[in-house]
Amino acid sequence: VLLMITVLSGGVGAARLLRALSGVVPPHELTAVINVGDDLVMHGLTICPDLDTITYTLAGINDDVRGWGLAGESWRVLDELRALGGDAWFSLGDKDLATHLYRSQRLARGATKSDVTQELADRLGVSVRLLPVSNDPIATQLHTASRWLSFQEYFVQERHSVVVDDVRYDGLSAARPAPGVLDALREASRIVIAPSNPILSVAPVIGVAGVREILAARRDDVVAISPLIGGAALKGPADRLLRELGHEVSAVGVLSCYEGLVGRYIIDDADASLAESVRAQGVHCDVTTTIMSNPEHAAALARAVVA
Ligand code: FO1
Repeated sequence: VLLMITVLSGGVGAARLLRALSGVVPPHELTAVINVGDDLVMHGLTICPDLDTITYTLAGINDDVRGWGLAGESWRVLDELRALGGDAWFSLGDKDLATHLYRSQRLARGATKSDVTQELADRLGVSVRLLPVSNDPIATQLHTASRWLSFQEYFVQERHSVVVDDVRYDGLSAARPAPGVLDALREASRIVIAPSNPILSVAPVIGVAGVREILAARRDDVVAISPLIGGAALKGPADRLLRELGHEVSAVGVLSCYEGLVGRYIIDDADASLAESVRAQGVHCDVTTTIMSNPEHAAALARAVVA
């Protein structure tokens, strides 16, 4: 029997979950619907960090310590660019640049992000179906002090260490779902919300026309995994952002971002004391190790997701 699992995905946390899931179910039964709100144009190149992080991770060629980019990377082009006085705050590796050159050229010739994602996945031997949530531009923007920053200005240039008082998603309300996205959600036997940042990664996926409605209608088949462990993000600014934007900084606070959309919630052992409060909201709650730092733990989490 085909299981068909569709995973709403950000970057690193989603990539690790998808890798673990592809060890417990056949990869061709998995579809990732991937955030594009982090995408940027730099040096004239279109860069899609979440699509690339997931593609590289599933192809087994990612840098697992850094989380993003390719293993065995070199930085000769970036060093030269810096020496020329060019913008070098966003680290593009020599090998990674080939992806951005390839994508940008294909887009310039009329291909869509969906097309390019499929081509790269095919060439790198990835059989999980990878779908950008939309081929229309979506740009997550964060307001800090007195100005709006693009996602990567906030995340990389400011090292996500500035106080944020507002977030907006340019283009989201007009963005149409990419081909296959709504069908992948309607036809899946299970929909998974990856342990990704609810505000920066998942919100701009759920906000694409039609996605929220399907989750709400299929809520009993939707399982979310908390990205917080003992109230803290493993990596990245999820905990800070929740606080700064007025949410409770806990697995329960994350769940409140998905109100009415989730039937089952998986939280970490460190948050076991929150299980009753999750259940009180009418949501099933499983408590397990959610840290995917070693293959055994990742596989156990993947089994809990498909159970
Ligand atoms: N993250 C960084 O912290 N610093 C970087 O210089 C950087 C470069 C980079 C280049 C390509 C790519 O696909 C990702 C890159 N990332 C970098 C990661 C990325 O910006 C963020 O981790 C994600 O967007 C968050 O989901």
